[in-house]
Amino acid sequence: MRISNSPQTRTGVLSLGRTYSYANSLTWDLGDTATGGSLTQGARTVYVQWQDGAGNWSGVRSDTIILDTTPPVVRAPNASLRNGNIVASASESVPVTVAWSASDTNGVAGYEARRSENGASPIGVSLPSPATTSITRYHQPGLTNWRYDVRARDRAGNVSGWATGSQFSVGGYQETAPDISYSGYWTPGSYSWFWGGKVRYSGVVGRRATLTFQGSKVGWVSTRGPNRGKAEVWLNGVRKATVDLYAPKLQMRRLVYTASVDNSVSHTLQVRVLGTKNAAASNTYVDVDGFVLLR
Ligand SMILES: [Ca+2]
Ligand SMILES: [Ca+2]
Repeated sequence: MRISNSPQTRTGVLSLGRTYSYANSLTWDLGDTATGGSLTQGARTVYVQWQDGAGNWSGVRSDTIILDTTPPVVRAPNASLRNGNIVASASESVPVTVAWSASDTNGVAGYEARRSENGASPIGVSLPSPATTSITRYHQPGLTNWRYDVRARDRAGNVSGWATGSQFSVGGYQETAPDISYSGYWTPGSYSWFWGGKVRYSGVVGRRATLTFQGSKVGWVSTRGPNRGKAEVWLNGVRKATVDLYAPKLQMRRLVYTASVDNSVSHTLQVRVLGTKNAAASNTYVDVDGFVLLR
């Protein structure tokens, strides 16, 4: 039998091919230049013909395969706060969503993630499935710096280098923190399922709670429920959102508003009680359970 990377024949025989004893399979080099090969990426064709005992050559048959020796291009993982995530009650820790992506001409087969604490050697982070492109992990507020790295593998098994995310730490402000100023009276509320066991709430139009902070991401922690009303959220004096806190069933410790900001300067995030509500809601209450931050 004779194999070639080139379809070229002379008198019916693959002229650039190599001759082998008959076999059902053998290892073949697409990059062998003597047989017309190269490392050109993409769809590649291999040509084969067979010889009988009398020396007659068969016609040429071929098959194609994708040659891919180029690893995926992976983008660094990005840590953020996501609306709807729930702050943990007991440890007071904060849900941080880390997301990433990669591209490859022939498709990405999967990812590996690892995490470093205060610059120490990274340890592996298990992913729910190889194709996972975001995870949510709980991190305690404090001085610890976290960093996530990701690498990607393509369908041919080529693995990219590690793409390194930015370091971040997590901040948490309970409703009594000195970084929050209130206008008008906000009623203290106490219940074990609140974040840290307590909130401040008001249903009166014009009542405001203002957090002054510096970081890259900020989130407002509040309560949704049958008797919760509507509030506006203002960032640096600009109205960003109207949040309707009504829900048919009580939802504690929710991130109900999140934003990304420039971490090189100080910002204000202000909650303004509107005194209005969803038609289905029984009251206009708005809770400040706290605020969270990525620095
Ligand atoms: Ca590839
Ligand atoms: Ca609280």
